[in-house]
Parts: sequence; C-alpha cells; structure tokens
Amino acid sequence: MDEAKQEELFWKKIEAEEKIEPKDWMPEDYRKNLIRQISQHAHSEVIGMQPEGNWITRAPSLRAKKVLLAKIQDEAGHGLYLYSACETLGVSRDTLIEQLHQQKAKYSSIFNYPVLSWADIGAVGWLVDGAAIVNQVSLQRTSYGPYSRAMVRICKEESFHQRQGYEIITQMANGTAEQREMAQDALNRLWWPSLMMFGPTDKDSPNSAKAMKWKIKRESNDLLRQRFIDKTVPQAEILGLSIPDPDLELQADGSYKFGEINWQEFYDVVQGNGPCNKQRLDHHIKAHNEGAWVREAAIAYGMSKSKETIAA
Ligand code: FAQ
Repeated sequence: MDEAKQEELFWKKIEAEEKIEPKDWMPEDYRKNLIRQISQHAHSEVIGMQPEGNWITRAPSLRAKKVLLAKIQDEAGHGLYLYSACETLGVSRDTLIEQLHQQKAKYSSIFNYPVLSWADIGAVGWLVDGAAIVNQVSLQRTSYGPYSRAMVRICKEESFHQRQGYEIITQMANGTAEQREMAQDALNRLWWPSLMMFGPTDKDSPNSAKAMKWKIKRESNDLLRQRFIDKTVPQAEILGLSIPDPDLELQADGSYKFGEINWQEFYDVVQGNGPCNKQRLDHHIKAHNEGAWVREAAIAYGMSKSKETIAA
C-alpha cells in the first residue's frame, strides 16, 4: 500500500474512534508526539515517587506506612506500564532515561516542590493524584492503543491514591489546632502548583492543536483544569479549609471562576529552576547508576535462561 493510502486509513481509524496499534502505519509526527508525551508521563510517575518516598520512614502509624508504601509502589508500576507503551513506538528505555538525564525530556512540574510535612502527603494524594485522575480519565480515550490501555489500569489505582490523600487531609483538618494549621498550610502551598499540572492555557499550548486532531489528547488543558477546580473546591469546603485564591467565585452554572495563575513561576520550574529540580534529577541519576549491576544481572540471567531453553 502506498503512503497516501496508508495515511487515509490512519485518519479513517482516528475518525471511527478505533485505536492505532504499534504495527499500524502512523505519521512520523504522531509517533514523535506520542513518545514525547508518554515518556514525560512515565518520568513523572517515577520522579513523583521521590517526594513521597521521603515520608515512608516518617509515617505516623504502621497502617499509614503500609498504605503509603503501596501507593508509591503503584506509581513505580505506572511508570513501567508507560515506559513499555512508549517502547512499542520503537524507542528504547535507555534512550528515554538518557533524555530525562540530559533534561531533553520533562517531567511534571509539581514534583519540583518540596513535601514538608505529613499534611503535604495528604495534599499530594488529594490534589496531585486528584489532578492526575482528571487528566488521565480523559486520556483513557487516547487514540494510541497501548497508551489507552495503560491509562485504564492506572486510573483504577489513582482513585485509591486520591482517597488515601483525602483521608489523611481529613484527619489533619479534624485534628488539633496545629494539625489543622498544617492541613491549611499544605493546601496553601500545593494548590497553585496543582493547577499548573494541566499545562499552559490553551492559547499558549503549542502541542495541543495537533494532539487534539490526532486524538492523542481528548480535552484541552483549560477544560481539564476547570473540571479539577470544580470538583475540588467543594471537597475543601467539606473540610472547612480555604482555597488560597481571593478571586475564587461560584458562578451561576456551578463552575468556579478563579484567579490568575503565576505562569512565570510555571515556566521557571519547567526550565529547571524550581525549588527541587536539581535534587530530583541528581537522585534519579544516582539511583540509576547504582542500579546498573541489577540491570546487567537481569540481562545475564535472561540470556542464560534462553541458552538453557535452546539446549533443551
Ligand atoms: N510540567 O503544549 P503543552 C502523575 C510542557 S501525573 C512540566 O500544553 P502537552 C501521577 C509540555 O511538556 C503527572 N512540563 O504540552 C502521580 C510542553 O513541553 P515540550 C503527569 C509541562 O503535552 C501522582 C510544554 O510545556 N501526567 O505523575 C507541564 O500538549 C503522585 C507546552 O505544553 C501526565 O504527564 C507540567 N505540568 O500538554 C505520580 C499526563 N505542562 O514537551 C506520583 C499526560 C506542560 O513541548 C505521585 N500528559 N508542560 O518540551 C499530558 O496530558 C500533557 O502532556 C500535558 C501537557 C497536559 C501535561
């Protein structure tokens, strides 16, 4: 089949809401854009383990520790599903990791903020996983089969993550005056960075138009951000916590008008100048280098097993 015919078939599938699969023909730009988005998503899941991992030894009870451990392990799993989905596009895991280490590939801005208290762990689950779900529910309908299937599985786990965070923040908000203050402080610091997770406004989002046409992205950055705000503000009200936005206003249609996001801060963090960028990347590089022997041993074991199979 010539390329024009293959392209026609590709667009027919997109229009019919059929998934594009790894062996299907796809435009080069579509493939590159998917690698960019899926790999950045995978890096976010793995780098996102760092701020939470820091609290495993400080969890206030054995139950809290077990739940946090399970959640962090889930995030590692999400990273693995996503790296695997990305590899089906013909790029190796080593290349993806190299791009992260050389700062050619990004990861979510939110993980460059410090997690300072146990209330922050609650706020991360409530707000960060909450924002992630809103985005990822939409991505379940993405046009690339392996990404879409990974999203279905990830969303099931993210909803447990959001609830564990909301449980912690509820306990803190209903605790002593000091604990309540910690919950409010966590919300004050993490609210705006959580809104930035959805990316720049639609008018400033260079990748959106193509990604929406290809149905890689199904809903716009602004629409998803608004959905997250409308879901989350009532949850804060139930807890008696206040959203740190003096311009927040309930409108007649039930949605919330909100204040101006500090986009300068967003771009600073994305360009590597957030409070924890250096720490997060250095830690990933160190762990990756120290884990080299594990990867070598796993490859050697795999090779010896396949020799045994051939010999048998
Ligand atoms: N941080 O043109 P757009 C999680 C970049 S969830 C850093 O609008 P796009 C779960 C963007 O890459 C978090 N960079 O881009 C968890 C682009 O740069 P490039 C991860 C950002 O792709 C919870 C440039 O700005 N979720 O980890 C950000 O169409 C707790 C222009 O932006 C996903 O990745 C940002 N916030 O839309 C784990 C979801 N926003 O590549 C552990 C999948 C934008 O051209 C603990 N990704 N940029 O150099 C997406 O839906 C999209 O990629 C967006 C950005 C919506 C994030």
